[in-house]
Amino acid sequence: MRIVVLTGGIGGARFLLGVRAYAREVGAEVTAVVNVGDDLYLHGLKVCPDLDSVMYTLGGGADPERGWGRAGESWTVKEELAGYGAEPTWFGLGDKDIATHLVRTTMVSAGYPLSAVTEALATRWQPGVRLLPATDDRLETHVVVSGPNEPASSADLDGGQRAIHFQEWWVRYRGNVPTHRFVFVGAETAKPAPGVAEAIAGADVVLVAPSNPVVSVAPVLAVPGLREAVVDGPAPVVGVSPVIGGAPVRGMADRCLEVLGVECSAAGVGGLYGARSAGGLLDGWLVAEEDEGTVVPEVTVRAVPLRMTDEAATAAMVRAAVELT
Ligand code: FO1
Repeated sequence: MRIVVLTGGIGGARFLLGVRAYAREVGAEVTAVVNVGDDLYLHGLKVCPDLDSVMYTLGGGADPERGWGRAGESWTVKEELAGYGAEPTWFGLGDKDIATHLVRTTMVSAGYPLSAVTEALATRWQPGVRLLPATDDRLETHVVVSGPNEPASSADLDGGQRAIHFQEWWVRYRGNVPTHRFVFVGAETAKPAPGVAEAIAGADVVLVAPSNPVVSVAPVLAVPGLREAVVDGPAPVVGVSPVIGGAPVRGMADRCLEVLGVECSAAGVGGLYGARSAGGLLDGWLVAEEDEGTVVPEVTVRAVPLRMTDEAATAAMVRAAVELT
């Protein structure tokens, strides 16, 4: 069996622990197609938070509390940068993590595509799943906001609005700034990374991880051809709700959904993805027991325990998702 997972964020990384455990049970191959919209250049380094969260989590090197970055991290470089007053001070790179960004940046600067660099980095971490960036091309999530008026890292737009990088919105402002929309810069001309379309075409099932639908999954689907490969492909598509009982399991999906005017509920997110039979994405939608009775028109909905408390519980969720089709 071949499983493709569309994923991003820390919830997506933790979901993959369960996918890998399930795959080991049944002898399946897993390809993770990972969001790159969160990526940024910082102090000259190319940082790929979602690829790294997956790589460190599956490789046993992630910090368990933060969910991002390395376990047992030190922050000497961050302190030294602060000593120079180097901005941004609101985003911290740990010393161990910086080694990853140095290797990645060196390889990207030498002309290697991100997919090849990711494969090279993964030889150290042995994640046990194939990690593919959604695209090798530049695709960055920016957020159109108004105020606070600090133009240093922003592009001014009409009407006092400006676009800031997703990480500035997420980490610096925690989404607490008047927000108008999310823009996936570069999406129009991006191409799926090598192997992505082939993996989707050869999949027996495509799973949509319980990742933030607005800023983790949407940028993956915004790569031209990628959404079409999934929707027109042979494999059933099953999503797992990132919302339980009206609240996101982790992160700020509630804030992101609010910007889109979508209710923060299992039904709201399921409706946002929509039924494949009606031009949307999903054949199946796995929701939490707390959300039993959720209806998404033309989508098969099933309620199961949906808390990723450990690998076994997460693998059971994955089994339920696969068996939904
Ligand atoms: N999140 C924070 O809240 N503060 C940080 O300083 C921070 C630094 C950071 C560095 C590398 C990395 O891979 C992730 C980092 N994150 C940080 C997490 C990241 O902002 C988000 O959680 C993801 O992009 C959302 O999926």
